[in-house]
Amino acid sequence: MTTPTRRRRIGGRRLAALGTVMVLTLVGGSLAAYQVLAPRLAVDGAPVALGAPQFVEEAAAAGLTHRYAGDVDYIVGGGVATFDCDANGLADMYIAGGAEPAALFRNTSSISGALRFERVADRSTDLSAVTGAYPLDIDGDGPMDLVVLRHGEEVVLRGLGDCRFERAEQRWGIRPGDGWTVAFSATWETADAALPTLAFGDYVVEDATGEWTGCADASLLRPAESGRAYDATIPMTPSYCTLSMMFSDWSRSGRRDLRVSNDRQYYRDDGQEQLWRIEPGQPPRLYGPDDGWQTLRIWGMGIASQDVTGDGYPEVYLTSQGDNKLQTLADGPARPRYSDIALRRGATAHRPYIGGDPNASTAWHPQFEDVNNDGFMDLFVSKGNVGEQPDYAAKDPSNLLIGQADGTFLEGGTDAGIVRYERARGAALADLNLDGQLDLVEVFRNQDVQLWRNVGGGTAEQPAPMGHWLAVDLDQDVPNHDAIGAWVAVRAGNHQVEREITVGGGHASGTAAPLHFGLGTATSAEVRVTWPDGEVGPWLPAEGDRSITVRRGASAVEPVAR
Ligand SMILES: [Ca+2]
Ligand SMILES: [Ca+2]
Ligand SMILES: [Ca+2]
Ligand SMILES: [Ca+2]
Repeated sequence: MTTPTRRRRIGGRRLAALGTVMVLTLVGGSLAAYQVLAPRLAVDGAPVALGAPQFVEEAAAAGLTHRYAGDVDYIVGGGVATFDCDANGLADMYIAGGAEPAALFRNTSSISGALRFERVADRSTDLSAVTGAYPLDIDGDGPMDLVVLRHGEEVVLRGLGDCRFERAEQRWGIRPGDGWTVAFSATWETADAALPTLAFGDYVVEDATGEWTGCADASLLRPAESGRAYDATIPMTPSYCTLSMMFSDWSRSGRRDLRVSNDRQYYRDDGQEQLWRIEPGQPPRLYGPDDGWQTLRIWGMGIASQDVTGDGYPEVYLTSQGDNKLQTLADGPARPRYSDIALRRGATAHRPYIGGDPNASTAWHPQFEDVNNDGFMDLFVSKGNVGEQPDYAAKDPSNLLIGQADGTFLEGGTDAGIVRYERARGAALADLNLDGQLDLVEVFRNQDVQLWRNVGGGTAEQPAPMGHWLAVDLDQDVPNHDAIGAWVAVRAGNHQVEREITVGGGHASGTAAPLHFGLGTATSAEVRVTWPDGEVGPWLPAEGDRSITVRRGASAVEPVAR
């Protein structure tokens, strides 16, 4: 590691300590939240990174009683889909159950209050063998639809509104595979495509006795000529036991390629991480050495993507066993050659940070979000032993890596109060009570789901915001009315964050919610959307601490009524 990097990291630690002092001050007297936090601007006017927010666990109190259960058939998976199924603005949840039925929960929290959920029992959603789920409005009719991944046939549910669903495989001409599916992603390949292109990733192949014999092919489903249904499934050969997939415009070319993270690669000699070039009208093509792609073999479990270096191109975080990867483009957007900056950025998260277990970690669901609203992107990584693997940590708490002003990350899991030693799997960070602070739901293998309310610098009784924020929803003409594939930039002063709207990644868990941006001390910001077809909208002013909708072509943002 170079000396300048070390110096920057020390600076980061000092700033984090400053944030911690402020949080402690707040706990003692939270009424003066903004007054205490107001002097957060450094002398030169740049925003300053804060410490971890406080999370209060309230799954049982909230009525969110559920677990992902099962034997070796459910060692992977355990996902949660977070999305609004009754159009009241509050994000509801569909949680995998493994050997037990999956469960849909309606969010009945009061705005800015304690979290509350009600189980919605329904034959269409109480499915067995569910490993995970991703929300997506496939038919563009408004209600979110749900792609349900299973150890067995996938199920595609069409949303009917009011958190009701119907089976839709036949309606949309989807012939589900019957493999062990844990990975999913979707994109609209062209602006006029009537349906999104879907990608499913399968894990190991089992023989009749249940013995694992190799890796199953992933599949690509494209809309048929008619536009109303899907064509025959395209097998993606070779596949290497996929656990996560994500369409992302890594080169900002307007084309979304498919990143694939693979676990049991030793089943094939040429096993490795993958990136498929997905050109409209062309068969999927694997990037190889001639394209600059370099072989990487990890125990791939999950994918997250975010431009953390600020050059406009997304970095890719890949979870694994041992050190996790933070990949950045080595030669710019010309070719997909990546170098790993996880060590330099303090994001390897390779062993437990508390609990004393010296063994290496097992990481699953990564998600970039700004949990303390200071304007610097943070990174959550769920952790937990596969089962009883003795070479890996048994006590392996999930990470909450807090983003620093210099681009590095510092562990904040202990400060945040989210340390648990059970085996975590899927998760979601989303604002479940619409107070502008991102809450956390975490699914565990054979343990109860945990639900944490983010109370910022305050307490359960008296939450205290740590910074201002903005939640951004997009709207354009159907079919892709949520503008999947768009990039949203938010700037306040000289500080800018840009995020891509994606469907996929994580570990078996997908969230459809407004994009969240922390603003730090800024009370307003400007928003600019690069729409999925590449058209760049104007910078539009927006007041902070609210949810807004940016409609394509509009000359002003619209506040979302609550
Ligand atoms: Ca709702
Ligand atoms: Ca729909
Ligand atoms: Ca942050
Ligand atoms: Ca919240």
